[in-house]
Amino acid sequence: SPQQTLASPNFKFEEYMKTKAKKVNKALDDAVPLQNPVKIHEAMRYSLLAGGKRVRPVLCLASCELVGGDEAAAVPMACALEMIHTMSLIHDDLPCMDDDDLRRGRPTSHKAFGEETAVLAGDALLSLAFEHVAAKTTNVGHERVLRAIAELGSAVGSEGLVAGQIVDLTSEGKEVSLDVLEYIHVHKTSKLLEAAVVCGAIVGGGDGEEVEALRRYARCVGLLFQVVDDILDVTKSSAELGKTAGKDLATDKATYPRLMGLGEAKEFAGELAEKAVQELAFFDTLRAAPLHHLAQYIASRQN
Ligand code: GRG
Repeated sequence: SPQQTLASPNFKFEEYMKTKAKKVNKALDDAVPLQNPVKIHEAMRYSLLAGGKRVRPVLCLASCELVGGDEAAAVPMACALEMIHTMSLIHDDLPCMDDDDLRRGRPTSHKAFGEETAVLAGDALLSLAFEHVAAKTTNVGHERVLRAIAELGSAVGSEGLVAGQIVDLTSEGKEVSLDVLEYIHVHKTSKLLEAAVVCGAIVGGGDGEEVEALRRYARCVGLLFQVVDDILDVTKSSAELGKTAGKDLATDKATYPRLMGLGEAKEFAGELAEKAVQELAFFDTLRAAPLHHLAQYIASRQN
């Protein structure tokens, strides 16, 4: 299994994640000061700085550095990815969507600030994301910044996250095939993870071959992320309930374990992790260690 084939046993992955996340958190804090009108900036900061694993920003920084770029070149892009991810969570939690009360361990944005403010906080974060990349990226050629912005835009709009969300909403309560489930996951989850890796490589100065190898890596990691999410959903709720059947097996929500069985879903996750790692063979082993470990972390994460 990929867990047993660590690229570089000396690589301190937890330290790496912590250092990168700290860097991103500081940059996000600076990017959204608590200014007037206070209410909207408070709501933006409330969701943006509420924790979260920072997987997308870290993937972006790691990819930039793998192709030889300076970390600083990708920090605005890393922030933009987290702003977009956060706004998608705020809108996903709204009463007209998933109607959730809790997110990242605290009340959701609309619970804390009201629905109007939550919608606007999402809108403001989405707009700021693109402004931030365009205005704050330094020492990267304009052509690369433009390519990265186009990549990001297509990952988010009606061919990306929004496409996944609309298909998810319209298939609610219906029997969903494995193909439709994959479509939803690829768009809702994988597209932004793919943009994280690809945009990092673009602003980092990667050539066409490097960018495409990293795109293939990211597609595996993106789907892996969601398959693991589905597995955790089942195994966590089973553990909580002290039963063998989790809540997803009991409800009609389509998930990989529900459609293919828990064992098969775990096997599928293992295959995706292995494929992701194989795509990194194109790069120097030591330099690729962060992305190698990130794939393994996503495969074995517990939350
Ligand atoms: C993007 C314009 C635009 C609108 C939003 C609501 C919506 C359209 C899309 C839904 C996208 C969504 C909520 C996808 C789920 C993604 C996912 C796997 C979230 C969990 O991510 P983690 O585990 O969370 O990285 P943390 O909290 O660690 O950041």
